[in-house]
Amino acid sequence: MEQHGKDEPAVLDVVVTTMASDSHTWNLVFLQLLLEELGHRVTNLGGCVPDELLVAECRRIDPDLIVLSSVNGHGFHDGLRLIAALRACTELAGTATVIGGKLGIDGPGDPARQRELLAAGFDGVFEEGGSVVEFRSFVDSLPAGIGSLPSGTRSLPAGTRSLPAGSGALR
Ligand code: B12
Repeated sequence: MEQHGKDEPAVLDVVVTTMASDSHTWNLVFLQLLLEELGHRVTNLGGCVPDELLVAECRRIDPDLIVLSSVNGHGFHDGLRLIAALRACTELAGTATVIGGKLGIDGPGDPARQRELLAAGFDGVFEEGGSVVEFRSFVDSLPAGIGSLPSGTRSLPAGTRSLPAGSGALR
């Protein structure tokens, strides 16, 4: 695990990806640039990533954070399927995992949709561009190196499973 000075922000290993049905890629480029600008290391898996490949790459990389992005309208259903697969995997059961973008076809901010995604195991739900500020706060709250801890010993910092105003992150 890396050592950081008191004022030095944690450097996270982050996997940015979309899901099997979604071929949009500029959302991923945006997220990669945002996270790299914040000083984090990003592996961008690209568009239309099959479930098995996504899980296998996350197991191989053992990231501190997994960011799922979808804008084609299938994100809610794809996300429910994916989080079940990730949480069923021992090594990834405790890895911080969020989803964002345009998750349905009826616009952003459906509280029932956000609640369901959080209940299914996501640590945060960030819909549309307006959620980027909340996403940055979430990322800033994560300590580095949690991805490489043995499963069962990881725990997100107090307050990260939270619901700040305007976003779907649990508190
Ligand atoms: C370019 C584009 C395409 C290109 C994509 C090319 C490529 N290589 O990326 C092509 C032509 C392939 C395409 C295809 C389709 N598209 Co299209 N596409 C667009 C378009 C015009 C721009 C998307 C874009 O690049 N935006 C720029 C990026 C930077 O912005 P963004 O994707 O919105 O991401 C922002 C936020 O959503 C947010 N965000 C995204 N993810 C995350 C994650 C987190 C954690 C956070 C914090 C934030 C966040 O941050 C980003 C910056 O603000 C949009 C319309 C639009 N104006 O948005 C439609 C749009 C996304 N497409 C749409 C649709 C329906 C389709 C198709 C189904 C069309 C069809 N019938 O074939 C297919 C789906 C293909 C597939 N298998 O996924 C719809 C989605 C509808 C919805 N969700 O309600 C849109 C919104 C158009 C519309 N108004 O109907 N598309």
